[in-house]
Amino acid sequence: MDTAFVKNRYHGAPRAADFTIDQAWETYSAEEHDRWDRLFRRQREVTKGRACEAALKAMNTLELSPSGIPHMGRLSDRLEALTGWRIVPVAELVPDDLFFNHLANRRFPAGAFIRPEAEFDYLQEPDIFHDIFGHVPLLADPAFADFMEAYGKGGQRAMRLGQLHNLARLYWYTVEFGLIREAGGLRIYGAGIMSSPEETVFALEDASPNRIGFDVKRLMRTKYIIDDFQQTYFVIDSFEALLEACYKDFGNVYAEVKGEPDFEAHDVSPEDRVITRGTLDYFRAGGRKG
Ligand code: HBI
Ligand code: FE
Repeated sequence: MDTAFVKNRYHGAPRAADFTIDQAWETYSAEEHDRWDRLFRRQREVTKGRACEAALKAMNTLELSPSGIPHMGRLSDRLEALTGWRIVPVAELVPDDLFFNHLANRRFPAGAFIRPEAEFDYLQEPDIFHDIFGHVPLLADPAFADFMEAYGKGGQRAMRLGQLHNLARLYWYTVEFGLIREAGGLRIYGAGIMSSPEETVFALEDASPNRIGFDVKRLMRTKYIIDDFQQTYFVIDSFEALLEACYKDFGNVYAEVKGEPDFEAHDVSPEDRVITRGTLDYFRAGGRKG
């Protein structure tokens, strides 16, 4: 049997043309609610002193808590009042064109399923904990909310230009695995880090990865890995700076990176603003598989 089907009871649920489904919140079992609570309590502890201020603040304003799996419609009512974003339930990854259209209209597609116990610590596809604990809090920040809409519009253009891979890299190294510099030091904001206990510590405190100042063109040229910790993390100074860099440049930056060579995930280049040059020990030791 297709493991995805086993893993995800929403597979095959009736879906609209935009890939959205009914969250059917009343169908979550006590065990699934309890798993959310355990994931939430653990990650709330790990992110203390490590998550960016905007994410920690939004946990309270959005009333996210270990009191069972959130009802996306009710959570969206609170989020929409702040930045106009809503969360729409999906069963699985959404085709790129539909995904970008959702973002361009301030709708964030969130997986309705919760990871199986066997993948409590690590899973590759976005489940409801990754999407709501990892992504949703920052949608309450006005500058980041604007950036995500701009990203959706940029994605639609990138597809027309055949340069989607450049934009996917930008998303990966910001929305999924970005770090931000705050008064107290480096903090995490990327959802892939925010929802992972091990990577929350690794991204900020391990000597292995590089940490390099954000540059749109550099990110668009940098390959990434999807099944292990990142080899390089990019650091922004603020969400306003991220929005400014992207909103202004989205149009012509594709032309400037087109045809320029890619960087490997572990590369450091002479033009980089190097914050920490990693030892790369974790990767030389074979990473997660090592
Ligand atoms: N669909 N549900 C969902 N969640 C994602 O994060 C997602 C997606 N489809 C496409 C996608 N991400 C990325 O490939 C684009 O950002 C390029
Ligand atoms: Fe994600």
